[in-house]
Amino acid sequence: MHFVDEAEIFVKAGDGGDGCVSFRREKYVPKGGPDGGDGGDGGDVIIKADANLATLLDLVSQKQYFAGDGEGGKSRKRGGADGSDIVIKVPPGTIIRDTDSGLVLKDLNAPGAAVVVARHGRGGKGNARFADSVNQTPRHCEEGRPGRSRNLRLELKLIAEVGLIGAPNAGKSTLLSHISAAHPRIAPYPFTTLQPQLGVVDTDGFRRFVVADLPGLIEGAHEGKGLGDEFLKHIERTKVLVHVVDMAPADGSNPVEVYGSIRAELEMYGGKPAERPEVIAGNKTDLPEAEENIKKFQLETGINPVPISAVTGAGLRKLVSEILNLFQDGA
Ligand SMILES: Nc1nc2c(ncn2[C@@H]2O[C@H](COP(=O)(O)OP(=O)(O)O)[C@@H](O)[C@H]2O)c(=O)[nH]1
Ligand SMILES: [Mg+2]
Repeated sequence: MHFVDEAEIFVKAGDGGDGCVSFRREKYVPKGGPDGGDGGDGGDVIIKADANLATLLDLVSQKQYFAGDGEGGKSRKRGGADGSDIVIKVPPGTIIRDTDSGLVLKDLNAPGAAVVVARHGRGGKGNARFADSVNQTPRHCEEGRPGRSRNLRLELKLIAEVGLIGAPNAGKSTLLSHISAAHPRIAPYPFTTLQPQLGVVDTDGFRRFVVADLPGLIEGAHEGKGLGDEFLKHIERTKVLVHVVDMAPADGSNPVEVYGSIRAELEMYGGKPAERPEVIAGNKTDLPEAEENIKKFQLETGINPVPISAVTGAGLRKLVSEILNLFQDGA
């Protein structure tokens, strides 16, 4: 599967229903009055930001959206039913552009924000509306107006809600590729050679989130080396950190010390990231030394790491559910 943070769609609002031409037929009334009802209005096409979405993937499988048409008016002044609106859900942060004019229609930056991207056609008036003292038997009505149609281009600036941190070789990249359903294309960061790697985690369709592997945070980032402002913004926006700790380090280093030094770097970097809730992933449990190290880690830090193996996939479900729990706690 290929990740998409851009999507092109076609939308069409509902046409208005035509007005009706009809005359009342009543016993003993030689000429009934006009009683054609109005056509119903078409439905709007609405795009709404939904906090449960993190990507534009759904819009790749469906590219055309039609709101309902209004029904025609009927006799006895009955109006046609209105067509139903259609609501397209996108993640917050989606920018909507008219493809043909290139103009930005809306930046849906807040959850719940919505915009009508194609306005409905009005229903036409029935002949009952055209009766007056001069013309008591109008034989004309209005046609419904067409709903607006449009080509739209949606762009999503990805917001990584989860940041992966940890020492080099802890297993961040391996973990990211194992839990990601897709790897988004990312814009180049001009002032750095370090690229955050992004992955989209699909949690049984319940909630998607974007994870960013944040290499180099510990390699002098707080001194302004290497990382551009854009990248730093990525880190600032994360809601949860996953701190990957190698529990079977090949160089014999002490996982507790390594963990502490990464935390110290994070504190030095300052600001919000250090305050983010953190899940500790005790990685490489497929190696024999890990068990002992995890016990030691628990004893010395009082923290219970989630034991995982980024290579075999063991413990990754548990890790993802811990992350989801932190979101539910309001992170
Ligand atoms: N045995 C084992 N090796 C792992 C595991 N996770 C990562 N590695 C290995 O550790 C090395 C560093 O992994 P990588 O994902 O590149 O670490 P990063 O620097 O944190 O991105 C690679 O050789 C991986 O194959 C694991 O769960 N078990
Ligand atoms: Mg890596």
